[in-house]
Amino acid sequence: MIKRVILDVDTGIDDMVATIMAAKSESLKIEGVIATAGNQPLTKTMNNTLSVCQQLQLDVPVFAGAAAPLVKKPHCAPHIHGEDGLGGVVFPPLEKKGETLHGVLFLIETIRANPHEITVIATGPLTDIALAFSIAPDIIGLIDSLVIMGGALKGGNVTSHAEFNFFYDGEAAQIVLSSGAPVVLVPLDVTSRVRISEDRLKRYEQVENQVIRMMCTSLRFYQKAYAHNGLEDPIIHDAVCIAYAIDPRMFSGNLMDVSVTCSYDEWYGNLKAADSINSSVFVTTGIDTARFFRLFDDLLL
Ligand SMILES: [Ca+2]
Repeated sequence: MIKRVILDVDTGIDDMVATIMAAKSESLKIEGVIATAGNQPLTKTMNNTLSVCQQLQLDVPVFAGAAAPLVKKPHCAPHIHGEDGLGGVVFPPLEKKGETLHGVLFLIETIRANPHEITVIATGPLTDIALAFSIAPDIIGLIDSLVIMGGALKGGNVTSHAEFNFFYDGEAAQIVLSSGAPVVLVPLDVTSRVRISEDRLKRYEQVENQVIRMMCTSLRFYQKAYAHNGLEDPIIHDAVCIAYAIDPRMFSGNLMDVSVTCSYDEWYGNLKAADSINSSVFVTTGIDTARFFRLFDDLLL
């Protein structure tokens, strides 16, 4: 069965990899893409999203979402994704145009018009989803599922207690996770198991394909940025959510009661989680990495 999806992204190198995967999958039909502020300010994430879709010849509408977190000041990540957010890839002139409708309204309208049909895959901060749930709480019961990259059961990648997306907008994350919506959470602990090794990157660099070449240019930058920051092989966090939407059987996990700390101290953006069979939030805790890369290679090579 083909799954109808809306992507909410802050493109971002790993968002780009996720979008490529989603576009190449015959199991997913992308209804639209919303760009939100996160890795970079909205103007850049919007341009990056449009450029990636244009490069993929992906004929889907692209919408601008939220320009800033609900409460906090924005906090971008140029040290990991580059000043342009995509590690310096040079795109052809941008011809694809964004829609005039706001991304949050697109989300609400599409879910209302297609009850229990739409899976939302959110790989940036959750500001748009929180706004949509606040404006139109009826869609919480109409969404088929909401797959989120965010949070960390242990540690973090922005502070020692918080993952980037939840740190960027902790209030939005808390609103979404406590909404009762059917959420699948893919935290840092799971995405961190999906890394692009040097051997693998070299192999992808041999592929004669414009889109794959664009991906490799970004991943090379990403690899250097990781090394520069003293980190191991780069992680394609957001692509892991696409894999969940395509083949959830490669994951393990549990229903958990979850909350996100929103106090303005060193714990801001921290994910707290405890097993609970009554929760609407399924937290993935494991992934069959070999199976992930079989899917990845099948789609891309
Ligand atoms: Ca992202």
